[in-house]
Amino acid sequence: MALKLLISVCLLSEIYGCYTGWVPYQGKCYFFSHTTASWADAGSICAQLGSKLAEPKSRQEANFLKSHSQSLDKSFYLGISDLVEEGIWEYSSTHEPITFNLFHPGEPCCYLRENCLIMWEPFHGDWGDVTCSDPYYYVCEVDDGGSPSVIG
Ligand SMILES: [Ca+2]
Repeated sequence: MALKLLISVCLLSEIYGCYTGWVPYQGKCYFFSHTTASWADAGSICAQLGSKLAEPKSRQEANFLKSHSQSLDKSFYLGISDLVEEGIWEYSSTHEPITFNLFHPGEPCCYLRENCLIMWEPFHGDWGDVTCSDPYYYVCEVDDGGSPSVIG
């Protein structure tokens, strides 16, 4: 699956600082996956694409991702979890705690059973937590201009 992604990215040309198939927004490029993976595997696939699971740093950015996820009618993992310390939701790449959230009322739930953050389609893209080993779609991000480095 990862290889298939790499090959498809290799064949794409770069437009406006983002590869085709990557969505530009305010200095970043986002890839909304077409396949599903566990949260950990999703992070690995993003890394193989020279990117990381998306880490929205503002409510505006989070709302953009939510809106785009809604247009695709799917649930997407983000790079936020409370895996390190239960109840402390942090960005995966920096371990900084989030300063805002789009959690749906009643979320997050389930304590140690659900530790990975998702834009949940049944909640219209609001955030919820799910079991990290369950496969879902995911969003990768890379800084605009730092195009994904791919093999091939
Ligand atoms: Ca938890």
